Amino acid sequence: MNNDKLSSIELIELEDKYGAHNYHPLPVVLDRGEGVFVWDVDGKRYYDFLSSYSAVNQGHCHPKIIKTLIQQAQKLTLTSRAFYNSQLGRYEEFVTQYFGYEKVLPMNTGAEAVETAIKLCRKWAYEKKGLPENSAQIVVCENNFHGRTTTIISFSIDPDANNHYGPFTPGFIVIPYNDANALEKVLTENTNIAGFLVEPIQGEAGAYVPDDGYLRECCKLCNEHNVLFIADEVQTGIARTGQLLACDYEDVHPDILILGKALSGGVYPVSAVLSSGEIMDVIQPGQHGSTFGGNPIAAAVAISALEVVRDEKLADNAMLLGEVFRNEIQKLCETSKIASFVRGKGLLNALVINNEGHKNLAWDICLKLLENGLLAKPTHTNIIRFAPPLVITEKQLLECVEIIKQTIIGFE
Ligand code: IF1
Repeated sequence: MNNDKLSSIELIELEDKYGAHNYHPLPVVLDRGEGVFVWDVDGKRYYDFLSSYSAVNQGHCHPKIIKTLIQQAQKLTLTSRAFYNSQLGRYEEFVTQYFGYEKVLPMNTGAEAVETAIKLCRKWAYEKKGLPENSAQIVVCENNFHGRTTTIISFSIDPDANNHYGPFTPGFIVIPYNDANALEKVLTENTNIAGFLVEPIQGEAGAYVPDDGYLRECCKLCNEHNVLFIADEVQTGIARTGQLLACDYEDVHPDILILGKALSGGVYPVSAVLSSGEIMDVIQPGQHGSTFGGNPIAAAVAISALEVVRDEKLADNAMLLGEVFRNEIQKLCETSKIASFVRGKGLLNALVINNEGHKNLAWDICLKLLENGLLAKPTHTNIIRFAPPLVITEKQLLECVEIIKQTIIGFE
């Protein structure tokens, strides 16, 4: 079948007819991407303000990353971990030094890396901390999003995420987010806590930024109670929030760091779990793994993707343009009845919409933004996420601010 001959309506119908209905996409069929832009099948150009949920921080089809992908794909794609490969060791040295860790365990998706971190944490708790078998508890936060596997949704509080997927994995304690006292209480009242798993900024909750000092306080409490501080930076990491890691804002060095998405620039599924050697060494041969994890393409692509972040100073750009974006949108909010307020850090931002009397307003605004050449997606019915690729220029950003302003004004 030749894709080029199908209209966007036909392509949407194909997905509708043959695909599972586990998504509700905006009605646009994308065909090509370059930097901050994507084009639909009719050749219409859009600014991408989702960045594939912060996976394409380096911009779509970054030439350096694509070159590496093609070169490695022509040479060697997959060996499994039954043998060594010529890329993995290089990558492991590079990524550990880049983030300041001793060891890395390579996986593919974010959810797999979170699962890996949970297994690592539990094993550490039994073998190093000395918890009784099967007693280990991991503390997590309300409104968390860490992925879609059965164990991860076991501690989600979103009914969409876990309804009718039980029975669930036990061993998790849910506390409020942005509440260090709640963490202190749970750590004091329980003796069998192995770890605390947290997003430095809650993505799915709509770029919900905790108070200054929260992460530092949580990390300190974990240290005092010999509990592993585990940061899920799958979405916040790799320059998105204006620092290499969102934890860098508070000089927090997690015991276990989880990365994914932009680790490959959105070119290939690459995720990673980083820790000290002392923690990582509890996993021995045969005790964890993945067919594709650490494959030569993933390893080569990830090095290039991280080099782009460093060489193009994407964290600095995200920091600077994030300020510009929130200032401009805040001005809009001051005069608007439907744009309530903007929040976020770096280029991970969300606009909260006043949708009283018009429940689908955020969705309708996104449809209009689409028409006006900008792609963004609502979350929780009244929040619109704005997260462009970090290679965006100030001129482009201001053009986008204008599109957003005009679109919102059209609904007043
Ligand atoms: C979907 C949200 C974003 C994540 C954090 C782990 C993962 C994710 C902090 C799992 C994934 C995604 C997946 C995507 C929607 C999306 C999302 F709205 F659901 F929360 F980005 F904002 N930790 N986030 O954000 O990574 O296994 O998907 O590679 O459609 O489920 P994954």
